[in-house]
Amino acid sequence: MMDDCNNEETGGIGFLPREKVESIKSTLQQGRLEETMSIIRKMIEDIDNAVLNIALTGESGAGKSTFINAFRGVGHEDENAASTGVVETTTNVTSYEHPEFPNVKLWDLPGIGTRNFQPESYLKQVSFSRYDFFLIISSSRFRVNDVKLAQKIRGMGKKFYFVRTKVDIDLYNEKKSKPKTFKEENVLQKIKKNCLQHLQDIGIEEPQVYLISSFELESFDFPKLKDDFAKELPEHKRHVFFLCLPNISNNIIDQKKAVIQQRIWLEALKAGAWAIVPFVGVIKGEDIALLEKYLTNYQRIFGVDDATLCKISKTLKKSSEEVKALLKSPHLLTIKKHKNISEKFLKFAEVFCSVNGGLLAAPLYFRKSYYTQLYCLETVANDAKILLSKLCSSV
Ligand SMILES: Nc1nc2c(ncn2[C@@H]2O[C@H](COP(=O)(O)OP(=O)(O)O)[C@@H](O)[C@H]2O)c(=O)[nH]1
Ligand SMILES: [Mg+2]
Repeated sequence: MMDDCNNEETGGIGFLPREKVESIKSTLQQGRLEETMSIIRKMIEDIDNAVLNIALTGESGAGKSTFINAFRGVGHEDENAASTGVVETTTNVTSYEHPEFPNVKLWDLPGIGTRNFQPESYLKQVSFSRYDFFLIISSSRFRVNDVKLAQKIRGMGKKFYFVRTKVDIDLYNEKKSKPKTFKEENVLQKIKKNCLQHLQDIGIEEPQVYLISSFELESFDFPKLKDDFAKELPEHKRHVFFLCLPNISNNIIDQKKAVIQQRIWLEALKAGAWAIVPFVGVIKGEDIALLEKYLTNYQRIFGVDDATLCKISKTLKKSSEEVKALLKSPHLLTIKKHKNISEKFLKFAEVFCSVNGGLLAAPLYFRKSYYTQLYCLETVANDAKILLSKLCSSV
């Protein structure tokens, strides 16, 4: 578990600052509990208060609003969708909160115009300092003004990413026009080469371009883009960043699970809920009430909540009951005898301990609340993967 701060599931991206984890370890081993507690409290506070502001800029029609909706997992026809369309619908800076994590906002910035562009006054106008990073979006070639803007952003110590959207359309068109010689890989390579060349020609050294389709975020370069975002973010912001990603791949589900595991671990340490004996005890009524709260929260984060299941069941042309029958988490706490649940948790705790070894390389075990939360998390994350595979095989 300690090595989770550079966990395989997060693609080697840790979200707990390594030096902080080291100080928890050493203060704990030396019995300086007060100190341990204050480090942990501060870490949890930083994670919970983390704010993330992502700015998108690019000409009208490039696909900013569509990306904002896809990223937030909001349907284009939903109430709080960013309005999309071929007509310029965005004239001012508009912010869109993530539906589950209001601390995460995506900002739709106005296009930068074509003539007399002054990046400095533009960035001032859009209050550049509030953004963690900028996405410069284009559905064709990046323009000179995009480059001027990027250089200014870099000069101000902020990060930018060039994102080329709508590659699904390029692929479709190429396939239609050259059915015999069409090769997806070649088409993508050609687009990327073209963008890179163009950016170099207008003054960007070693440019990087991400090809995406907002209708298929799980494909093309989005997986790399989100990992690169995460690496650049300060550690305490990574937690909420992973949590707010749409549940579109097993990799993202694993990343979410890993960051929540680390959060549970911190909470368990904070609560002083460790013991020197392995998991014992029977799950009681009051435990169940608490677990329900955690379970519901995880279900929302992983899209296994009732409202999402209802939507998914329509897509799968099944009833909600049929969909729930495929899953475990909706039935997890409804098993009549709590004894059964206790047995399940106990088994899980044993396996978990044997796989992860003693935490902090010391024989430190946590009380049951720790394992039961992890068990709920594991169950919901597995359900999310089942739903994803059903959805993938239905298209
Ligand atoms: N096929 C495809 N269409 C897209 C993509 N992104 C945007 N669009 C379409 O392009 C049009 C303009 O997108 P919009 O998000 O409104 O652009 P904005 O003006 O930059 O906000 C809309 O009709 C979108 O449906 C994409 O990745 N693939
Ligand atoms: Mg728009």
